Amino acid sequence: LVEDKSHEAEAVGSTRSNTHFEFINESIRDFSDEKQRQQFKKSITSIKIQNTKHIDTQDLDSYITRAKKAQQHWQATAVYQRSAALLRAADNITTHRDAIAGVIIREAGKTWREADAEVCEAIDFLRYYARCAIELSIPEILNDYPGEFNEHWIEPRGIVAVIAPWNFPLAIPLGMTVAALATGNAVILKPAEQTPYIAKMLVEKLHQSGIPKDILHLAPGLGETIGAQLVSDSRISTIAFTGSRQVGLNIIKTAYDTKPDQHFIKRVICEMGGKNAIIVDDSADLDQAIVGVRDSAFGFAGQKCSACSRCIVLESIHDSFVDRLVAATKTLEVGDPINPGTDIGPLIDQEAEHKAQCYINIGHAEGHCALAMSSPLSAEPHANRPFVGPHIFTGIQQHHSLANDEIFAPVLAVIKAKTFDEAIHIANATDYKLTGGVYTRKPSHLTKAKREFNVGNLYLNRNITGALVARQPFGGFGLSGIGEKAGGVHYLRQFTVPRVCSENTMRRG
Ligand code: TXE
Repeated sequence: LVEDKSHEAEAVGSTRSNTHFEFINESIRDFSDEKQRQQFKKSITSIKIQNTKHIDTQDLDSYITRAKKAQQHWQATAVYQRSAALLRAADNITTHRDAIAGVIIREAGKTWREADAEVCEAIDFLRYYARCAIELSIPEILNDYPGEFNEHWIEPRGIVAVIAPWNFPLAIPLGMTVAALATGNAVILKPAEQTPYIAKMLVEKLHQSGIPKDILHLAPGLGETIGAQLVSDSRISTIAFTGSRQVGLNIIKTAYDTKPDQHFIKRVICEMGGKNAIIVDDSADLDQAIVGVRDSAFGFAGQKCSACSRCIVLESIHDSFVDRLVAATKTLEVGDPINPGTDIGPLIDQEAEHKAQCYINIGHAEGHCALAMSSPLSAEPHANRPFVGPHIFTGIQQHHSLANDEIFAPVLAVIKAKTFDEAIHIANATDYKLTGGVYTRKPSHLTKAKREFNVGNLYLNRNITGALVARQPFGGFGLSGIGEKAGGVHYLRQFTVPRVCSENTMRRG
């Protein structure tokens, strides 16, 4: 199945060397060098996003049938060969890094730096999961009990449905897909309707690197038809979903409604939204805090599940903090992401703009609008996508919609707290438990935050990020999701079944 033998030695070697995992993430470019900018601009200007045809229900049925047939062979393929294919894909994507970043810019409207960072994250997922798969494949032998030989190992679950969002159109589908492939599963990948082309490129790179065509199928189509059929098919053993809370909860309900012809219970891994708070207290380094809040709230126009959408500020510094935050936000450039100087590109589509405008109107009613940056009239519509500039609302209280609903746009609610204890209480007052941040210089506040600020990923005096593969695995709980954190070694275990064999060695001939 896997002809190309290159990288096999590297794959096996990666487990022997306990070298620190070198992250591509460290090499994200800031494009300050003029030559780099020109070279990058040239490579992305020529990119055209081709239309990706939706499949129909018969296509999907045939993909699942073929995946089922091929999966046993893939499972029987030596794990170092599977890992070597992933390492080849990492090299392939590294070679075409600019072109792939260019597609993300054009198809999802990300800025240069965000697109480049996402490609780096994708490469890290490939290399790290290739290594984890080999480590996980080593059976654990417990035979220090006289007369017993106990062996623990894992096997793949079968066929995995990967249902992906548009906001990390490469890294998130790739992370879910590669974790499933590395552990011997077959995958049907259903990309978001808004970003099918980058998913097509991703599948092509994996096929070129040795992943058999029948082991990985791309299933572009509508969520409510192709997505729903995929979730309910009784041959699908596992569903890895990233997207909205509402869709995620529906998928869980459907998946656990076990059908008569289904011979196992499905597993669902969900990564959903967030309503993430950053607390700033009166001891904080305000220079750092203001940049941290601004970049987390307005990066990629707030379209990240990890984005800060609530900033909880102690009342003693509230007014000066807001003034400085407004001033710092005004320096951001809203515009066409094709241009290197753009800090904030468009929203993903008209529906997202309508939702954002509704909440901006609500913000005017619930609080005071401290900043309403207009969208750039000059920028020609980016792939006819709408622009919404950063908005900051103060006077927002815990019971307001702006303090509870996920907006997924550049709309920040600033909430005043009398004490740090009250700030923690407000931060915890949502069902979302994804990311949170604290800027403080007080050791007692750092300790209290670690113990009481209930989120999956907590950032103390550092910028909120998504997954930093292997270093900061990423994922939430509560109604932000269920399952292990992406980018961590335990994530792959979810795509396997654990086996144990215990032998009475006294009976050996
Ligand atoms: O999500 P959707 P979108 C969240 C965030 C945001 C919301 C919108 O809350 O507000 O999702 O993003 C498929 N059966 N995050 O529109 O609509 C759909 O085709 C099966 C957070 O992407 O949930 C797409 O492929 N599948 C998240 C995928 O589900 C269905 C990142 C996601 O679509 C389906 C992105 C159905 N009935 C969005 N309906 C994060 N944590 O990073 C839709 N789909």
